[in-house]
Amino acid sequence: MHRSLVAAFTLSVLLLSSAVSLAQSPPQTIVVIMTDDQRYDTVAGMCGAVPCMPTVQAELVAKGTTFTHGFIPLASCCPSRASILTGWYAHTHGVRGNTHGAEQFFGFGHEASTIAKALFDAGWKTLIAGKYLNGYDLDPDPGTVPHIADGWSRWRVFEYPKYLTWRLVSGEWPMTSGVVTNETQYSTVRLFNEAALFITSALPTDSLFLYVTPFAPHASPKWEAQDNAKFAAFAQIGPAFNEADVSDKPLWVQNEPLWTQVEIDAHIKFQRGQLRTLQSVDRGIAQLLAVLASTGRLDTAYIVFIGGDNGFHWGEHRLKGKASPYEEAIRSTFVIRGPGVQQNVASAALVVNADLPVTIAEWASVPFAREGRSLQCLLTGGCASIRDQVLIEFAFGPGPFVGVRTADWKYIVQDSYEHRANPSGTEELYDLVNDAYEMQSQHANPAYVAVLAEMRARLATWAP
Ligand SMILES: [Ca+2]
Ligand SMILES: [Ca+2]
Repeated sequence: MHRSLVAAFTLSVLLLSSAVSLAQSPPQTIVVIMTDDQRYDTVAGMCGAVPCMPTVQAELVAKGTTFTHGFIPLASCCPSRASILTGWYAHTHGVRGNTHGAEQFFGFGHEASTIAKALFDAGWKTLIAGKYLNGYDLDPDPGTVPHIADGWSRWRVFEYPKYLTWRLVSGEWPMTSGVVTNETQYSTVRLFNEAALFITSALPTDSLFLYVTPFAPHASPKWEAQDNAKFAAFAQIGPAFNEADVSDKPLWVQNEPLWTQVEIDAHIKFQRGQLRTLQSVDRGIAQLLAVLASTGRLDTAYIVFIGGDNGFHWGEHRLKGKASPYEEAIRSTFVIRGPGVQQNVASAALVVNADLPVTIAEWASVPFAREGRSLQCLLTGGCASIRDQVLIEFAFGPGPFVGVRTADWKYIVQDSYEHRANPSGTEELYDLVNDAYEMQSQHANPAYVAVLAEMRARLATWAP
């Protein structure tokens, strides 16, 4: 046989055997839905007289595992989203703020290192529908079309996240720059429609990864008319709201004025609006579950709900927004449903955003050695914890601050991650068992000197 014919024959045998092996491995489906600035206490359970998110409650919480203690070590949009895409902590991936975040992520070369890229390289079809990274809203050169990140089969990304009138950047691999369209459909509905279409238009043999990231319930909330009457009596004023004595806290908290009644009234309307925006997300999840069922994918699909990319203060310690080391900012609730995942289980294990892509990689059997740890043994009941402390870090705004949180204690110091072994700023120490709302820092209390020493040492030696 001629040498080139031998080569062609060998190649065709190789192609045939690889096609056979692909056909023999059942296609997988992984759906990640992540909200923007959602509080951890508005995911599972009740918001007033009704479930905060009824479909999440009935279809994910009741049929999956809920991580009540998910943490966002750097509680801000872009650093968190970069961790969820790469499995690295913010001090490692280097995107420590929101300004120019997308440009930094690209500049550091991280687009080649995302979980989407790892799956894409393994033959998966991948979709992003929604918010990518902060800074993607800034067109550096007006008149040019926006860049599309590597690793995505289909790209449906906000040019700037909004609810009502917005711009969408669309593209299909191997496009490297997108097409911009002006949109007027309520953005959450449009994004979930894109996700549903991605599933229904796929081949039955395709393995699918969907990353759906609506704007809800980010400020300023706008919701669908059908939700106008919902949560009309909701008002959450927690024990730490308008904390009267903040002398135990650093200067930037002491400088926050008490809220006036006018501000409180406006804020309660804001809370109700946030919950209403989440109802569209909840219906979108129901839509995807139905499409997964009708395409025969539901029983083998992993569904991950991250509520949200960071937390949000509702007036606790006089604060609104994120950018704090307190529970409302750094906590998120993660809910996971899928094959082998324990159902109707709530886990208080300490887990972080960087764990999620590592877990996804394990499900898909793709290599992804990162700082996050797989949640798989927690999901199957094979273990009760994967770490005994989580990092807290911040690099802009009121910060920098850095700290460590265990199941029972939180230690914070106003200094940078790099100085954690020898920090010089104001300290805080909270006894989370007896003071869950962080009303009194015990850093200056002689009764806590041993705990303070232990927590300082934990921070100084912290490693992922
Ligand atoms: Ca956010
Ligand atoms: Ca206090």
